[in-house]
Amino acid sequence: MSNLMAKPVDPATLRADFPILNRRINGRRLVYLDNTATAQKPTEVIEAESRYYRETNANVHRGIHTLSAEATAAYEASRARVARFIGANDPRGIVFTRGTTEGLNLLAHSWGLNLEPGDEIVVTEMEHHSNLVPWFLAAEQRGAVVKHIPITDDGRLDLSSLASLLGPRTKIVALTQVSNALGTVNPVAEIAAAAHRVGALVAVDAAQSAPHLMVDVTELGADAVAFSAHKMLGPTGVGALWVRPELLETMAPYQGGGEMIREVYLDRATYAEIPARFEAGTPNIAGVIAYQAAIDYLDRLDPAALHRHETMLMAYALERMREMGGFRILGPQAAEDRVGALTFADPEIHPHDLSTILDSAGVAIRAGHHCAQPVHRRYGLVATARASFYLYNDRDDVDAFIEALKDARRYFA
Ligand code: 7TS
Repeated sequence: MSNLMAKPVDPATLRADFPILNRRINGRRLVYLDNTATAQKPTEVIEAESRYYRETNANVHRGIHTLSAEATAAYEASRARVARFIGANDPRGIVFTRGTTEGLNLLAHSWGLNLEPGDEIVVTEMEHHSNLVPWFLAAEQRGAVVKHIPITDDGRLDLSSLASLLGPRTKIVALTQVSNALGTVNPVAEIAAAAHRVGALVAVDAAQSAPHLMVDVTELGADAVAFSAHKMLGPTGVGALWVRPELLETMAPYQGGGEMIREVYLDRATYAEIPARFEAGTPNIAGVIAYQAAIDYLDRLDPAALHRHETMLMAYALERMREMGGFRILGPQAAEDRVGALTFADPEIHPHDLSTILDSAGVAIRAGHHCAQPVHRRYGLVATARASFYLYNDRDDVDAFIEALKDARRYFA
């Protein structure tokens, strides 16, 4: 999405927009490298959320009074903004959710009602649990079968298996665009084209791509795309599920309750049009409205400069870790082939110990299986450490991370 007002990414100026980066942790400057788990919020987003509560708070889609009309207008403006951000021309395809997890559950549950015994769902070996377990649940309920595209030693999808995996019984291919554990960027459009040739739908987990890449649902060839606001500078508890409107229209409600109905009798109900049919109850209104501020912020940046900046950080971190030697780095080995996450294992130090020592130096990384146990099993590991970068990180952050890794090795030597 080109933006005439785009400004180059200069972390020195960007950092000032994120108040939390002024915090000191254990007496040290905060070095926040857990962006794959959640991103920090710029002042504009924090202000948008609190401004809503100070000035506009009212429930949406129901009141005639001024506040309710204003809240509804802002909430619906956010829907249009999210649609535009992902290149969807019809905002009716956007369902607000609690996040990627809820979006994928909604899809698997509601669209999954179409599955018949013996139908096949294809996932990949690098999915986050939230793009696996909802499909297992749907498969168990409908007697369907879940198959997977395996991954190679260097953390890419092994597409040599694709032709044999896809067939007349394949009903949906559900895959992540960017792996939260490997940093791999998957060739979604190519896989989507193959899936469509056998008549299958394509669902994309964009939790890790929406923050970093310009996701365009048309370019991806996706039928459904799920993502979370909190990973892209927005508030927690908000996400979006985009479904091609013609497909969404055929889907049964996910949850029943207020606002998703047309008429209710004592023994039955008829349902609202999309997307209201999928938004039962009072939504996270403040969060949805603040999400728009996050997208506005992201959209002001030059995407090419953002990408260069993040690739520079990844390349620098990889280079300095290789200088230290001995780390096992998961996923594609070239910085250009990965986005966001740098997942690694030290042969001697448990990731939890590593994370604890780094925290004492003010450096926040994640340790564990990152909700991707199959990936870890594939590489014979139970847990790894993961540093992940975003737009406000800089080379000083990488230096602090490397120094803390050296401290950890000295400590355990
Ligand atoms: N899909 C992917 C690829 C993810 O990385 C995550 C969250 C989710 C789905 C779920 O998103 P949510 O907003 O509904 O929770 N990933 C991580 C992570 O890597 N560490 O903490 C959360």
